Amino acid sequence: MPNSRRRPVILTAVLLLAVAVAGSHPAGAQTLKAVKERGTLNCGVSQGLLGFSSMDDKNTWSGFDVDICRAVAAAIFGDPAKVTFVPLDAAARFAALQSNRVDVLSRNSTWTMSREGSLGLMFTGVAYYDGQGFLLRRDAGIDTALQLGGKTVCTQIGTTTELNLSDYFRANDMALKVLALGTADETLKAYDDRKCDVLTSDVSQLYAERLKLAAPDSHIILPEVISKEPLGPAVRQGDDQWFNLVKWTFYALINAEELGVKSATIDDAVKSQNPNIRRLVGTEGEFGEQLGLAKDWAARAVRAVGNYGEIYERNVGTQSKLSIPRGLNALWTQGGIQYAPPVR
Ligand SMILES: N[C@@H](CCC(=O)N[C@@H](CS)C(=O)NCC(=O)O)C(=O)O
Repeated sequence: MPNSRRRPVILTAVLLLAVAVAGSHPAGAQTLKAVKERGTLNCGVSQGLLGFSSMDDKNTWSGFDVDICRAVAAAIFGDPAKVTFVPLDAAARFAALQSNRVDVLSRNSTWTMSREGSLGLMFTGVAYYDGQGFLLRRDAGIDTALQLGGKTVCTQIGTTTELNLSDYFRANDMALKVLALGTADETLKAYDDRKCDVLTSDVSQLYAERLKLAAPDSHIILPEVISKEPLGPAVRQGDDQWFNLVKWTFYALINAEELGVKSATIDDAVKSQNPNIRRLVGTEGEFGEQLGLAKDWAARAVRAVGNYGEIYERNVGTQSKLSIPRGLNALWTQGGIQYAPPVR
């Protein structure tokens, strides 16, 4: 047999051998092992975005993105404190994931095709459905984005925001001047110093940044939402076990809300006869084991940070200073589009 004809046979044999050696361990299952050995989850967050990830004067991190990582840590270790937060600016975040500096990136990052296609990472779900908007001074007398032609707009380098901005102005035949800066603080300062007329970013971030201004009420967010910004946690490609673990921990939080399981009622949930609740909290089935975790992985996560709704309301919703309505982020049963596949 000529050499070229034998190659597929040899390849198949090598592949079969690889599968046999790997046994039941999923391909590339390195991350969970490394995290367990290290004793802490390295989680990439933003440098300080109220409601999403910010550090208080006692060096304690809190926020929506922070709680996703705490949920993962609780699922793994039974302890939401076993997280090391790594603040990252927009331009540095994906390299931090690629270079193993963080195990998961939970940093208001938009799931786009090019990020998965060219950066070697994968998004595990949509934690927050967002869209890009515009913030400007109330006394500018502008009430629609279509009046923004000729204005200078501040934005942050390394974000999806830059392309959406130029697309929107081009599509509406409006002149645009862009001032792109490196960090959120620099961007907000430029706006505050009137170096630009308008600040653009994901609407949730506009709510957060507005609270840092001296008179938040003097600034409005225009009604137009010019893009889809599905924000979610991202992991490296090539470790399916880890991808599943982060993905299902997040879905467990949504399923918990749907099933009415809360942090304060988790002990009742453990006694529940409802089969869906039993599977979620681990009194039935082997779902934790399938992720390389204990049976009660999801119960640990919910006990630590609450279900999705609790996380939302505490950090960015009605119980927070941001007070962002649930909108698209309400459950599918309540007029929103948050929907998790079942634990079954
Ligand atoms: N979702 C967009 C924008 C994300 C983003 O980085 N937005 C800025 C605008 S405020 C931000 O969060 N900065 C916080 C920081 O750099 O720490 C993306 O993934 O590119």
